[in-house]
Parts: sequence; structure tokens; C-alpha cells
Amino acid sequence: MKVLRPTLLAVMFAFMAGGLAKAETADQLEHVKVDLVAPPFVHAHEQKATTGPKVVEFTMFIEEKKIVIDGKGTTMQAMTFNGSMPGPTFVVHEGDYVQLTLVNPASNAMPHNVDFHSATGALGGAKLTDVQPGEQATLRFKADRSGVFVYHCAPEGMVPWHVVAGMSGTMMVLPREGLKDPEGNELHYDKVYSVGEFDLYIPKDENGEYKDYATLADSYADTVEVMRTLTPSHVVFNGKVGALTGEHALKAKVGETVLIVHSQANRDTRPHLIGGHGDWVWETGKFANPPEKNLETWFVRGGSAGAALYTFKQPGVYAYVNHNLIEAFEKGAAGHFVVEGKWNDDLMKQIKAPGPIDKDVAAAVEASKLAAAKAPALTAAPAASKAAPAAKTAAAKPAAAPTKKLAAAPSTHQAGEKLYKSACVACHSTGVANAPKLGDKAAWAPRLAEGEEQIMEIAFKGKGAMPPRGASSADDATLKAAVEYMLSTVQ
Ligand code: HEC
Ligand SMILES: [Cu+2]
Repeated sequence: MKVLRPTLLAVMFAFMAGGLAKAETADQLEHVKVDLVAPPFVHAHEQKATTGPKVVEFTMFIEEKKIVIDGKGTTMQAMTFNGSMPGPTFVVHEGDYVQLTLVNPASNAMPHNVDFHSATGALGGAKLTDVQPGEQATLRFKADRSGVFVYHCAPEGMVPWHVVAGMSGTMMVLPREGLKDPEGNELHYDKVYSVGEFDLYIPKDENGEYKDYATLADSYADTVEVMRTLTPSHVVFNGKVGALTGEHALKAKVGETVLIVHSQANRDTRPHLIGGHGDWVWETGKFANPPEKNLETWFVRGGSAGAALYTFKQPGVYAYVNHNLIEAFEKGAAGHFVVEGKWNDDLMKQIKAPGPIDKDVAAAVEASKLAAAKAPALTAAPAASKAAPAAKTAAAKPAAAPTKKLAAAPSTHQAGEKLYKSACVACHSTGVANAPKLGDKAAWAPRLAEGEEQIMEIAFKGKGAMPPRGASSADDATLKAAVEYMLSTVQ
């Protein structure tokens, strides 16, 4: 019988439908068990697969617990995979099978499951892993495409709540031959860090203080109400403000290449390494697409993970932030890289430390300030138009800048006035939102001092409450004529 088995298998390969044959294949493959580790760290793994596909077995538990999310002691009733936010990062190779046992201990209150964006079918496996407190389930799926992918809890009727309460993480499916640049050169990393960004929605009491809830169920109604505002109270990396700073800062050395996996299961984000770059960035996280080179900031869509590869060139403390800087500095979305090594003067050098301003420098600054203040008065356009009667304004201008000016035909002037009266008058006759009023010399004087080119630029591109092109659909010539008309009333 034992001798016959390979033959039988071969027959199955030849004659049976792919699905069944493949399932049989997975059963024959070598099984390896991998222990997950808490982020920002990632379990040991090969970058290039040295064997054929395997079944990689993982066990992950779910823990509901109250956690502190900032330095002020604000609490949240969290739901977590393996007790961490984000949950652990899984690493396999394309073509491997993931075999996950999901455990929901009886100490929990909620049903949970897991939707792997790297999996195919049954809501990413969520349908097959619905576990009540006191239950476990095992799912196997084929990692049939490479990339970094989000996974998250998705229990019916409570999906967003479980996700923003902490239940997401990442799976990295590496190409079997490892990472490559667009030319096919191999890319390696010395370290990989897993950063999970979370938007948190903590309810406040009548006094504006964050509320503390005794149980997960107690927190539900108020939390959902805050969630519906779409305005997070906190935006954090790895579960709390400061989870990746101070003694928990990410570490690297000059010359080391770090892969940063950044996920956000619910909301868009834009990671940025202050003072560094992304040498190679898979912004959408999918290794089958060529990485982008030398990015300053990368965009990670809500519900996805991105991967950035960077070789540190300079020592120091680098802030790693969500470059919505309000979210970084006011709401918490910031971490640190502490990089050891030797400073490279060629890349950057402080030529002179801050100190009193030198006399000759001060004089030069004063001189250029004077020149700048005089400059507008020297431009021909406003001066010329001041002398010209209103109707001739357009005609006077071609002399100043012939190539730039439009035909001075009276019809153009009329078209400008007509456009003003239809599209611009609403704001510019009343002065809504400080729109300079028609004929109001005081309002226009500082703008004229900036020069007509600047005025045109604002008219075309907008500024503050001034919509681009005054929100009109007029052609360039007519829009210009409308501005000329407006200027003619203050000269
Ligand atoms: C919704 C209101 C609104 C409409 C409509 C509007 N503007 Fe304005 N406009 C403004 C405001 C407000 C400013 C002042 C912007 C500022 O300085 O912040 C302004 C400024 C300007 C300026 C001065 C730019 C400068 O140098 O500061 C020009 C020129 C101008 N508008 C032209 C137009 C023209 C032409 C139209 C119609 C095609 C138009 N605007 C329609 C609100 C409006
Ligand atoms: Cu859940």
C-alpha cells in the first residue's frame, strides 16, 4: 500500500479536478509550526524560501481587556489578537498554506473571527472562524499572492467596532525568491518592524473628560456614537500614544536596512520618516508591483498595509509619523527610530551653530528687504494703469508686457464686465469673507502692491474663500478681462 501511494497521487493529479487535487497536495506537504511574536517585532523567517511550499501552522488567541492609551491614563475597552495592538505579523511565502487555529477563551464576552485580506473566499475566512467565547476553530488557506495584507476581526453587526477597538494586524506573504527592485535585483532587509496605526474613539463625559468603562459591553453605545462622528479622539501607533518612543523606540544602526510594514485597517494614513526616506516603497503593499523609489511620504489606504525599505545613512533620533501632522503631534500618531552609528559630514554638516547675527549679514538682509518693498512700485503695469482712464486700462497694458497681454479690443473689456456681473458680483460687491469690494481702493491697494501677476494668479488659482477662477467656467481671456475690469474701478 505504501509503495502504491505515490502512484495513486499521480493518478489523482492527472485526472481529478484541481480543487481536490490541490487539497490533497496541501495534506502531503511538510507542516511547520511558527510562534507569533508581539509587534513591532516579527517572528524569525527566511526572506528567500529555501524549500518548496509548506503548511505553516499558527495559533492565535483573542483577548478582551482594558488598556491605557495615552500618557494621561485614558482607558479603552480593547479587543485584541494575541493581546497586542496590532495583532502579530504572520510571515509566509507565496504558495505556502496558512493553517491558523483561532482561540476565543471563555473569559471573553464577544464572538470574534478573522478576515485575512491575503486569503480567498468566505469573507477572507471570517465565515469559517466565527468563534464564541470558549470555542476555537482552525482555518487553512493558500497564500496565493504576495504582499503585506491586513487581517481584522469582522463579526456580523459589529465589524467597525471590533476593528477600531484593536482587532487588526498584518500578514506578509513574501515572493518565494524574496523581494526585488524593478530591475530584478534582490532586496534584503536586516530588520523588519510592524507598525499598526489605529484611530480610536473614546467617549467624553459632561466635563469633557474621557470616560472609563468597567466592561466592554458598557463602552459600546457611547463608543459607536463617537465613531459615527468620524473624528477620532486618538490616532496611535501600536495601541497607545508613545508605544514606539522612549525605551520602546525602534532601533537600527547606520548601514542597516529596515523594512517597515505599516497597516491601517480602517482609515487612510501617510507614513513619513522625518529626516529619512523610503528607498523602496510598496505603497499598496503588493510585491508583484514594482516598488517606488526615494519617496518622502507614502500613502496607505484604510484597509491595507504598505511596506517601505530604508537603509539608514545617518545616526540620530528619527520621528516616524503620520504626516497629517495634527494626527501625529496632537493625536498621537508618532514613533521614533533611534539609529546608532557615525555621523556623515558629507551628507549634512552644521557649518555654524545658532548665534547672534553678523553685522554684514544684517546689512544684507536690510538691503534685500528694501529692494523687495520697492519692487512692486517699479513694475510698469499698475503705474501705467493709474494714469490711464478706466476704459483704456486694457489698451495701456500691452505696452508694458506685450507678449502676456490679451487683445485690448473693447469687446474683451465688455466680456470681462459681463462675467464680473454674473459670476463675481455676489462676493465682490458685498465683500463677503473679506473679498475686496469693487471700487474699494483701500481693499485693492495692498493687492496692487503685490503686482498684477500675483492678482491674476489668485484669480485663477483661488485663495482662501476665493474659489479658483471665481468658480466660473469662463475661458482664460474672459477671466483675465474680468480681473482687468475690477482693477480698472480702483485706478
Ligand atoms: C465665493 C466668493 C467669491 C467669488 C464668487 C469670487 N471671488 Fe474673488 N475673491 C473672494 C475673496 C474672499 C477674495 C479675497 C481672497 C484673499 O485675499 O484671501 C477674493 C479675491 C479676488 C481677487 C484679488 C486677488 C488678490 O490679489 O488678492 C481677484 C482679482 C478676484 N477675487 C477676482 C475674482 C473674479 C474675476 C471672480 C469672478 C470670475 C471672483 N473673484 C469671484 C471671493 C470671491
Ligand atoms: Cu472581534
